[in-house]
Amino acid sequence: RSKIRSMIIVLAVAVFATVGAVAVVARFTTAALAAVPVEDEGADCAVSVPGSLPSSARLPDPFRKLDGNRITAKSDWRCRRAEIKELAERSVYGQKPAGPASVTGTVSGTNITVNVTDQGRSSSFSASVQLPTGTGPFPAVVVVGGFGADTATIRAAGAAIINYDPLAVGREGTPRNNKQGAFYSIYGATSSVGLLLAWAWGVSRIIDVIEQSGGSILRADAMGVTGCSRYGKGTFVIGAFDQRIALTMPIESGSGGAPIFRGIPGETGAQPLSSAYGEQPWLGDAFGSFTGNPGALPVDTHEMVGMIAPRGLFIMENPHIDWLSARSGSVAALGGAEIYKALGAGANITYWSDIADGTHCAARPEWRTPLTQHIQKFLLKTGNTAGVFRISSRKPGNLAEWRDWTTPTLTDGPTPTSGPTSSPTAGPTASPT
Ligand code: MCU
Repeated sequence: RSKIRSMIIVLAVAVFATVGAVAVVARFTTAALAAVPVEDEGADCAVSVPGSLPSSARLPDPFRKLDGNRITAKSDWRCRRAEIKELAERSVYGQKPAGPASVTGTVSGTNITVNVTDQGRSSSFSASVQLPTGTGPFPAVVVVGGFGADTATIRAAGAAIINYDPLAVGREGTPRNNKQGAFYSIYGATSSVGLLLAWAWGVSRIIDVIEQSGGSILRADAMGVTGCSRYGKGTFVIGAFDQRIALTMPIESGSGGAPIFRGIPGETGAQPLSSAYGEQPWLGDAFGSFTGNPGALPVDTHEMVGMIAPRGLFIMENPHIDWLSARSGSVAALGGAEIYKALGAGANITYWSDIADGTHCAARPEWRTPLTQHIQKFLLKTGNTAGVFRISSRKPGNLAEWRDWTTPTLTDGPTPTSGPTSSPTAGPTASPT
């Protein structure tokens, strides 16, 4: 009998141990999953868009949900962001397709290849890679379009460069009803998706390949993106639509990029919305009905800034060229910074238009140090420099003129910000747990 009793005890202990072990494994798995960034954290949020949305000359309240209530907790931002994403897709950029059926490819120290299959169609593209000196795996900055980015400073800071040719994914110079490139080979030449979102899709597929590569050369969890002018517009959208990107750095993006749409018509010399819509199919076809009336847009770009929050964002603008609409750009950054602040991440956004030289997409001494600091903080995780607003007195935006909402104090714990929480001089943190 006592033998049976001890057997039962042994069995019970074994069962408890197994259950315990499973629970521990499950806890670690959940923690690990939560720590690994995904392209779209709010993909499971139920978003229901009402039939009609209010028009407003001022910037929409980023904290007011589609059901009319304002969010109250930081954790509410995940699904509020999903609403903003949906509205931005419907009215501005076109729909970003969810992860394709298959993505394969290769990563080497000189090249990345990408093969995508979705909806029964396939396409491929590639990007060249330049490693920094030192031993990898390295963080990487996607340079969109090959000009205007200070690649020497990026590499000197310790990040690799991925030279991304967006035109292979979404070509310029085509009419809206015959769009071309790797995105449109799959989703169709008559897709209503604009080039900027197609370019964003291409970068997401590059990150898919880097993730699959196992991270021995490049680190998928330490990705940045930058580009100037039309590729600054692209950079802004690329960063907004993929939450795996730790650092977004649009340069002189102008109309259709970071600047608030509502500000363009009243900003002297700014590229008109009809021109940003018509020059190239950068924006989605749906934007055509808003070019004469941006007040009817259910979103504006301060909320796309909010889609990037709390991740690193360094907006560079040129106030010497009216066409680039830097005043509207500063309002987007100031408005978006209210979202960063509400999330407890006010130090993760920088806006800088205080520059001496007005040449479009020039290499600028003023941006060198902040560029290095941003790479250290968000990609290498060796720095913790606070973001700054350096708004040129040539094009000062005034957020107060553009909003009739206040910034809420959101409940919940602090949003984890990038960079070490200890001293700014601390060495690299351990790999994410
Ligand atoms: C600022 O980006 C554009 C601008 O929107 C266009 O109107 C102009 O033609 O080209 C700029 C650009 O991409 O310059 C390199």
